[in-house]
Amino acid sequence: MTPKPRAGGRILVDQLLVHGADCAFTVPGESFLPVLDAFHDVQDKLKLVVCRQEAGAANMAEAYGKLTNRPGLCFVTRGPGATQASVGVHTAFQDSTPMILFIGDVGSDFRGREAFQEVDLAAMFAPLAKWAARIDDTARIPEFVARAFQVATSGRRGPVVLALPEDMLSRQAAVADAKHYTPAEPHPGADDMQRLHKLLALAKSPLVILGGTGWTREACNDMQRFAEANQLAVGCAFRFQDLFDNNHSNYVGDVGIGINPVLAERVKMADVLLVVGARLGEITTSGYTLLESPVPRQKLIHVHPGADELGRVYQPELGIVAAPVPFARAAAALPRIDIPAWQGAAAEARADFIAWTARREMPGRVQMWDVVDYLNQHAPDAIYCNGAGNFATWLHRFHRYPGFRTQIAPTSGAMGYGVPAAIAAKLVRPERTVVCFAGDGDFLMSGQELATAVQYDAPVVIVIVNNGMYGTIRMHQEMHYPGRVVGTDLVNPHFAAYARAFGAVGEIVEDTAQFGPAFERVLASGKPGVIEVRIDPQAITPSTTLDKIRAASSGDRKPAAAG
Ligand SMILES: Cc1ncc(C[n+]2csc(CCOP(=O)(O)OP(=O)(O)O)c2C)c(N)n1
Ligand SMILES: [Mg+2]
Repeated sequence: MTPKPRAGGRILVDQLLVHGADCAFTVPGESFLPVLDAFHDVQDKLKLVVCRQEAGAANMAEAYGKLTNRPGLCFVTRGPGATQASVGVHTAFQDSTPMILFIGDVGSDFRGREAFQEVDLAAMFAPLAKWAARIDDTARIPEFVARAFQVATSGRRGPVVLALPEDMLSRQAAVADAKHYTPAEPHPGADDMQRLHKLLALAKSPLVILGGTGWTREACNDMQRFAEANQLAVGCAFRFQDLFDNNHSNYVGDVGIGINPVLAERVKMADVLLVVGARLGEITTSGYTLLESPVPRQKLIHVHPGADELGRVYQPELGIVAAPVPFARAAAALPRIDIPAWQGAAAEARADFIAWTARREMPGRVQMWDVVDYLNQHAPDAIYCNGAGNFATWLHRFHRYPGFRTQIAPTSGAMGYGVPAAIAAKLVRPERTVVCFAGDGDFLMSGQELATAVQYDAPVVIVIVNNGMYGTIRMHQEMHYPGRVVGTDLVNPHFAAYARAFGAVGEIVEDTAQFGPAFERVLASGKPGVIEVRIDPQAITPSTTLDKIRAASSGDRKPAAAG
């Protein structure tokens, strides 16, 4: 049967439904009106979330990808929209998150004239996306969209960018729909698993590190069974702390920024390092110091769904191209190693973790350890989101993530991520409590999305850790240019009043004891809420103060970057 002619915009939206989409994030543009018009007819199946800035929309789509393992969808306009959305694409790339950014593009009749808002989108996104392309032929929309879903979810996951010329979207074509995509998940071979077992059986001080994307709760449970059966110590890579229950006796800490020095030593001294899903990037390796490149001292067993990641920096003893789910299943089915040489080591490493995360006193009336402990007690299963800044350290170090999908955070270190991520989390999982940690600097990069939270009734709790500065950068200034503070002070709005102006709830906390009641009031309100926690600016990390850093600094002024 010949298919009925449809406009490009309609064909596109029909493909999204074919591939199981239920939600898309956007800031509209006149460049993709035919797509918007097609959304009009499918509002009961596909929720269109209208945001206030494209970075917010793209970050929400990215967080949706992290939360669901399905591509987060985002629609923005050319030039100004695409440039603002690019931060979300960058995060999806660094974090290996499935996402598709659709961009309304200049009509093909004007292309190349530097028409209004024209940018060569495929060129612009080439280094940012896994695949960036333009659809020129209306009849090929089903092919391109199917490939976009396929590419975003296969191998090392990541973002895809598709440019949609205006005239291509309004033209009609009689073309059939694609069928639902099927992600390709590489499985480990039986001989891979045998070699792994052999290497492990000969080990004296092995350590496991989990990270990356493509995990499921079942895969996490499988890894837990594998770790229990073999008495293995397990750490989690930077901002993938929710892949192993932090309350479990085999969990020994996060291998990220501000790593426990004792754990760093364990990673360095391990004789077999089993890394599952993590890329072994700069932050996870403490600036490429925990392992030597290209030949690590440890016998590295690197398991990753992207073949290109194996041997990229570190030559593995055994590289296994496998996605987390089939790998974890195979690992859980391996025969246990009887009376391993490393008996007791996991308990020792666990004791180090407990000591590292014990209560710390900081200057000032607000004690952040107590704030995080309150949340550990009263909202243990909440989804915790954050952007970038020193404030995140309190959460990363002291919060016990209880397991799969309780952390949504950017390994790309992008400020402004937490608020949109939290909104996406609440929209996808309305039954869960969602808490965002933000810095005063970080929050105002996406604070306007509070309007989106109010509009779509997404009652998230945003905790702003306010120290009146871009604290991370100030810390580095004190380390390298002591006493020469420049460009890092912030004069902030009254955050509670700001929140109220949006129709959200606003609270101020100036003393630890005020936090719990403020948190409960926000939850009870049923509205999005902001809790501004005013901390002593001296309390720059859980371990030190600005004054101490300045006093200890040798003033080794970093040479100014050339250019
Ligand atoms: C989008 C973006 N811009 C700039 C930076 C560089 N940067 C990293 S942390 C930071 C300061 C964060 O300040 P704030 O949110 O107040 O957190 P604090 O460090 O004070 O706790 C900056 C500017 C970044 N990581 N991301
Ligand atoms: Mg700050």
